[in-house]
This record gives sequence, C-alpha cells and structure tokens, in this order.
Amino acid sequence: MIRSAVTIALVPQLKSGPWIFWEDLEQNMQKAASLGFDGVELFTASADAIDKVHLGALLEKYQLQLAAVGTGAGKVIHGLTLTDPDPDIRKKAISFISDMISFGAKFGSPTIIGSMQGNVLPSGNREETMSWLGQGLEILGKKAESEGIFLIYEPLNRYETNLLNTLEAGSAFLDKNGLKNIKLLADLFHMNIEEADLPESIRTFGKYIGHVHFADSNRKPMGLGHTDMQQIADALKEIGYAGYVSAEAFPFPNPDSAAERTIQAFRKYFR
Ligand code: LER
Ligand code: MN
Repeated sequence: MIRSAVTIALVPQLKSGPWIFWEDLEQNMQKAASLGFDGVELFTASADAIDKVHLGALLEKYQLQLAAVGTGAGKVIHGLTLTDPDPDIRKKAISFISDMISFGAKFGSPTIIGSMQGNVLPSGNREETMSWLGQGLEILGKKAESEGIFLIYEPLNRYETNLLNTLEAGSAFLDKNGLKNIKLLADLFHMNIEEADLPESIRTFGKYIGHVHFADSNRKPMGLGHTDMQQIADALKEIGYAGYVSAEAFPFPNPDSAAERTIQAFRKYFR
C-alpha cells in the first residue's frame, strides 16, 4: 500500500528549503498524526542531533512511522559531499551518512542521499568524480544492507547537481556499477524539470523507485502547480509502488495549510 508522509526540518540553517513543517518535533508530529499522515520524514543536523529515545517515544505516542531520514545538513552545515576532491572530506561524508543510516535503521527507516552527492567541479574530471560517487554508494549501500534497510539515492535537477538528473541516468549508474540495495527517489519537482514524461519514466524505471517526494511543478504543495498528478498516481499504482509519497514542498502559504492540502491531495489520488 502506498503510504503518506510529511517532512519536518529540525535544522535552522535549512530555513527557506522545501519542507512543510519546521523545528518543533513533537508539535509537528502531533499535527501530522491528527491530519492522518502515516509517517514523517526528518531532516536533522546529524545523527547525534536527535534524542533517539525521545523520538521513539513520540513515534509510539502518535502512531507514526519514520518514513525516511534526509542528509542534506551534511552538505549545508558541514560542507560534506561524496564527490569532494579532498579524500578526507569524502571520508567524512561517508561517515556522516553511515551514522544517519544507523540512526534511521533503528526505526526501520531508509536514509536519503540528495545534495550530499555533490557535483563535478568546473576544474574536475567527470570520470573520476563518478568513480568517487560509485565508491561512496557501494560502501553505504552495504552499510544499509548490514542494518537491514535499503539506501535511497536521489537524482536532482540540473541546478542542484550535474551528476545524475533522471531516473534513467540513476538506474543506469546503479546497474553499471553493480550497486545493490540502493533505490532511487522519484522527486516529482526534480522530475518535472528533467524528465520528458513523468508517468512514462515511472513505468519504465519503476522497479528502482523506493521513495517519492510529493510536490507540484513549482515545488508548492500538490494542487498548486500544473503537474498532472492523476497520471503520475496511475503510473505509481501500475508499477505496484508500495513506499511513501512524502511531502517535500515549500510550506506555502504556511505549514499548516500546506500539510492539510497535501493530505487532501494524497487521499484524492491514492485512497
Ligand atoms: C532533497 O530531497 C531535495 O530534493 C533537494 O532538492 C533539497 O535541496
Ligand atoms: Mn527531494
């Protein structure tokens, strides 16, 4: 069954990012639960920045799942990417994500690698940079496997990365490098920029998709842009997608109404 989730960002430095709820963990989990979301997706400053016992108690109290954990803070706050030319930084990036994998796995939740994938720098060599990405993903995919969970790699649009921008490029990279235990994130906002035909890409690369970020074409909550969500929902159902559709969108016009609009859209298309 396709499940709903909503993002909660606990990192002040990420302010202005595409997250529905901000800062107050308990209050926002309570709101997510009362709106009927199945889970929450968390963005924390690091794996240590959150009290796991407290989080476990809140998940239990509000009967929510931890849908996924994001690692964007690794880049935004700590400047870490898997493709930095400095081997020490690449090592720290792997260690940061590895800790997030252990944290998420405690709650059965996969970890997302988005902006921490980095970029080929103007002075860089593409082949070498892609080999660093492959090496990092291999280590982290195995780490996730040892924790009994899969890892999520997110193709981003061209304004955020020049590594892999589409489901086609992402799946080809996983196959070419024999990367196991890694699924792709279908972020509908990035896909709106990069894919020629969203439902078609979902059908073609469906077996690779492990998570969906739910936002309209303009990254506002679903319904406030021009995405043809019915066709996308039909494609996700057709491929038998059984993961989360998680709202990663701007809190427009405010977090509460963005969350409410999101759950209404989720029900319209998936229930
Ligand atoms: C992360 O999930 C993402 O989609 C990025 O665009 C955030 O910067
Ligand atoms: Mn995303």
